[in-house]
Order: sequence, then C-alpha cells, then structure tokens
Amino acid sequence: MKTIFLLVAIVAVVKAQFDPHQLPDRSTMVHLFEWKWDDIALECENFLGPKGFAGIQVSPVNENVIAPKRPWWERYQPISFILTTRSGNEQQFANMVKRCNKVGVRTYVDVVFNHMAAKQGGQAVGTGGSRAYPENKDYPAVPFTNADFHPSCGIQDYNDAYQVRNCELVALRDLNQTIPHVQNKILEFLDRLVDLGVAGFRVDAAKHMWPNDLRVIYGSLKNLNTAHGFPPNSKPFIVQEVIDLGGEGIKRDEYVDLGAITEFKVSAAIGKAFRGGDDLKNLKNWGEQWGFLESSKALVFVDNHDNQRGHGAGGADILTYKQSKPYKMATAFNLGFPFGITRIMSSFSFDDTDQGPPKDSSGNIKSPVIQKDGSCDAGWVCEHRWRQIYNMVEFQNQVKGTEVGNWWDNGKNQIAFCRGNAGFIAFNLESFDLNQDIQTCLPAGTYCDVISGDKVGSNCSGKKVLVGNDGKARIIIGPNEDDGVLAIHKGKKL
Ligand code: AAO
Repeated sequence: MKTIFLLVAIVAVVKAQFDPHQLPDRSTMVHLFEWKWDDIALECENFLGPKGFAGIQVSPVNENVIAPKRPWWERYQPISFILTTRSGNEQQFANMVKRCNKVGVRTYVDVVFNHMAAKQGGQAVGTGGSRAYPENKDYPAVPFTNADFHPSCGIQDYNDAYQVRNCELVALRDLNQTIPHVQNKILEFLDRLVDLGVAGFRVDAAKHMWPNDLRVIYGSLKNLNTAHGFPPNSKPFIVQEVIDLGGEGIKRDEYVDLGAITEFKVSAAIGKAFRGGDDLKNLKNWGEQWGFLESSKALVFVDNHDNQRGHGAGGADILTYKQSKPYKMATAFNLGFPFGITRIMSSFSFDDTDQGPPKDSSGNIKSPVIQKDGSCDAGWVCEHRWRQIYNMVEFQNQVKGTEVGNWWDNGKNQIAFCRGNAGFIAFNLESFDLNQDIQTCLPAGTYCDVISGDKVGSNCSGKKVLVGNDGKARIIIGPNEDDGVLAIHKGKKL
C-alpha cells in the first residue's frame, strides 16, 4: 500500500512538469522575442489577456555579455544570474510577471545554464555592469571558476553524445552540472524566478546537458508561488530544447520523462506541407503517426527564434513571417488541429541573421509602435497581432477539449475538418477554387469567418458562412485570396 502511494506521488510530481498551468479556457503561448518587460506588461493588459492568450515565453532574463553590434544572440551568453538585460531589470521583470498573471497570462522564461559566455575579443562586460574573464572561465558575479567547467573541446560530431554534452557548443564555456556548487547556483536562479511568479522554463540547450543532472536540478525546484494564483504543490512547467530530427547520438526519449520537449519535427513537417512539399490530405493523422512525441509532451511551433533565421534545425522547409500566406495557413493548422502544447512566434524583422532587435543609437531596445489598425511598426513584426493568427488563438480556446470530426479532403491539397460541434476549418493550397458543400458540424445559423474578417457588432467584416439544418455549408476559398484558410466557431455566430 505504502509503495503504491509512493509511486502515485512520484508519478504525480513528474507529470506536473508537463503542465503549463494555463487557465482552463486558454491554450497557447507566444514568444515575445527580445521584447522589454515594461512593453510586455502593457501587451498582457491591452492585448494578450483580452484576446485569450495563455502565456508568454520571454527572452533570457539574466545578465549577458554585451557583444559588438548587439546581435540578438548575445543573450545566450550569460555573465551572471543577475536579472538585468536590455529587456529590463529585476523590478521591471517582477512587475511584468505580476501584471501578466493578473490578466491570466503565464510567464515562461528561456533559461540558459548549459554554459557561460564565450571568449570575447576583449574584456567581457555584462548588461548589468559585471565583468567576467571567459578566457580563464572566471565569472566572479556568480561566482563560477575554472573548476566549475568541463575541459575545453569542440563539438565535432553530433553522433558522439559525450562530446555534445561535455564539449563547448559554439565555443561557449561549458558548465559541469554534476558539480553541487553549479547545481546550487542554477537552482538559486530558477527558484528566484519561481518566487517572482513565473509558471515555468524553456531550458536552452538541454540536449547539451546530462539527463541525470537535469533530473537532480528539476527535482529540487521550488513549487510555484501560490500568491500568483498557482494551486499548492504545483511544479514549474519545463520544456527542454532538444533538437532531434533523427539520426544523431542523442534522442529526445532520454529527456521525455523529465519534461516536455521542443518538437522540431513538427516545425519541419508543417513547413514542408504548407510549402507544397507534401499533400495536405496527409495531415489527417497529424501526430504520433508522423513520428512526433505524444501530444502532452510536445511543444509545437511553426518556427522559432533560431530556425526562422537559419540557426538550429529545420533548414529550408521552415516557414516564417516572410512567407506570410503559407505561414498563416501553417499557424492556423497548428492551432486548429488538436496536437501538442502550442507556441506562436512573435518576431522583429531582419535581413541578416545576426541582427538584433530595433535599437536606438545607445543600443537600447526600442519599444514596438502599435498602429491604429492594431498591427506593429518600428521594426516589430508582431505575428501575434495578425488577425488571422490571434483569431485562431480564440478558435483554439473555443474548441478546446473537442476531437477532430468529419475530415474532408479532395485527395490532395484541399482539406477541412470539424472540432466537435464547436468549430470548423478549411484550407485550400490548390491553384484552383475550393467550392464545396461540406459538413461543418455546427448548429444551423450564420457564422463569421474569423480569417477573412471579424465579427463587428452583429455583422461580419469578412465572409459569412451559412450553415443549414443538416450542418452543411457552402465553403469557398479562391486560390488567389489573401488567405488560404476559412474558420468558423460557436463564439462568432451572427
Ligand atoms: C554566437 C556566434 C558563434 C560564436 C558564439 C560564441 O554565432 O559563431 O562561436 O557566439 O562567441 C545562439 C546563436 C548562436 C550564438 C549563440 C551564443 O544561435 O549563433 O553563437 O547564441 O551567442 C545547436 C544546439 C541548440 C542551439 C542551436 C542554435 O543543439 O541548443 O545549435 N539552440 C540554442 C538557442 C540558440 C543559442 C544557443 C542554444 C546557445 O536556441 O539561440 O545560440 O545558447 C544540428 C543539431 C542541433 C544543433 C544544430 C545547429 O541540427 O542537431 O542540436 O543545434 O545542428 O548546430 C539538419 C539536421 C539537424 C541539424 C541541422 C543543422 O536540419 O537534421 O539535426 O541540420 O545542421
């Protein structure tokens, strides 16, 4: 009996690391890449909360090296665990988390603790003013010294798990997480964030650390802060960045009992499909049959901050804001089909892959400018403010908990399906019209297509879809329309 109880307790604790602790009627997080904390707090209150977003992933919060020309990737080179970056300081971060939690938006922090900053040309100075001496593996503001690191070597061969985990990823000084002092410093950092009210972590470069060390660290984490509305005994959500497209020495399965995994196979496959490299009809069994992890353990996204600019994995198949029509279609499918823990990317525009966020002449990040129509300006793309995307966030919330029903396809690149009796969505990637009577599963009535427009008062600024008593409707999507998707749901009936 005792053993059974213990087993149940352990399973409960481990399982909890997969729970993103989102409000029951919400479903997706958005990565506000390189946004400042004050701007995010406002965005939570003005937009994300009201539009039903479940959470935000934020860029690394701890002090990083100041690199020449201020590339975005300097934030992946820690100098200390002081919470001061170009996004703001600890007090601003704390304020943001509090205000976002208040409007039902959870915070997930991108945490970097596989390594510390690489050797710089000159002295390494951090965004909090701390100095470090990476050539000697000396980071006094933590402090970490040479003894806390693995001996230097490069990663030559991704088939060699030892190299991947004990050598230096792109010359970044590789911490040894087996050392208790290193574990303690990492834990202090993560627990501090838990105290401030975050809901969980994206663990950067998890693949480059030993699963057993991560097990110790995750297992010692504090429970989430009940003052921020988390139930007692809630464990932080953990999603581990493990790139496994197959064929390497390290498998995602080695990490899957520890927390969720970034499922890069989804990013690659969805990009390929909506670029026309795979028939959409094959998406019918989207999920584990495609070789993806099980739904509750997979973080799924169309693109991330790396692969949208050719870093990380996925290659030429990845869709980004730069291919806006297929990108919106892929995002609509990712949010419309019930698979995985979903994340949306929100970018700044870039031409070269090192380019950092919009900045002033002193290197400070500029705030996004929100235009009259709600879209962003001043170098910020804000995919999350595109109607076709935020309306799919609402769609996903409206159909939460329902299954796919009445799958329809034309044998190639026109598909449609119901989500219970709550929503219906159709896609056309052919070079000819979709013009069909299709079963929508919705109660009879007139619905507003939330892709081509929006419900305004009792009217619809986009296509109106008339659902008959038999649940069928005439669905029309031309090949040259702005969007190749149509979506209706119970929340936007006229
Ligand atoms: C910068 C400079 C470097 C310089 C360094 C130190 O660019 O030239 O040496 O500073 O001064 C980011 C940037 C880096 C930047 C770094 C530090 O991306 O350019 O370096 O900050 O400032 C691997 C890791 C994965 C990592 C990814 C970028 O496994 O963890 O590379 N992502 C995270 C972050 C990322 C960050 C770091 C880690 C470091 O998201 O933003 O780096 O904190 C294979 C492996 C993957 C491997 C890729 C790329 O992928 O499987 O594990 O990712 O290679 O090396 C096909 C295969 C696929 C393969 C892929 C790429 O798709 O199927 O498996 O090809 O070849």
